[in-house]
Amino acid sequence: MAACIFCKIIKGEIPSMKLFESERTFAFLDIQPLSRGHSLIIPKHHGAKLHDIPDDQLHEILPVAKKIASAVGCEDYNILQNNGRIAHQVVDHVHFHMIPKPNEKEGLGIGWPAE
Ligand code: D5M
Repeated sequence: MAACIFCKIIKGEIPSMKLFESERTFAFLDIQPLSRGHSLIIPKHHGAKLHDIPDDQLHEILPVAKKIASAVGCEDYNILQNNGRIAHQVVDHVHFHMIPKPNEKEGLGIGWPAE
């Protein structure tokens, strides 16, 4: 969809900190992170709400979230999808947040830029 900010990110028309890309899936760092490593995993198929996305476009979302969490070195995190305005969805392209919960002892592990 031409005006969608996440579609523009997928096309490279708006810069992002890309973490993963495949035929159906794209992942990048959230611009307003709630913690270090806060990432967004999105289907490339445009749809505002979860029921607008065909099931086969969603198969990679959780595997990619797991991959990113492993790369960041965090075991504790929240996966969140705000679906609709009342549920606090702001960007109208389905997206799943992966929000690391840093372990106070070990931080986010190696492989992630220091603050
Ligand atoms: O969350 C929408 C999320 O999208 C919010 O955490 C900010 C993030 N966002 C918005 N624009 C950008 C760009 N350009 N890059 C990266 N992240 C972005 P919601 O679940 O809709 O409330």
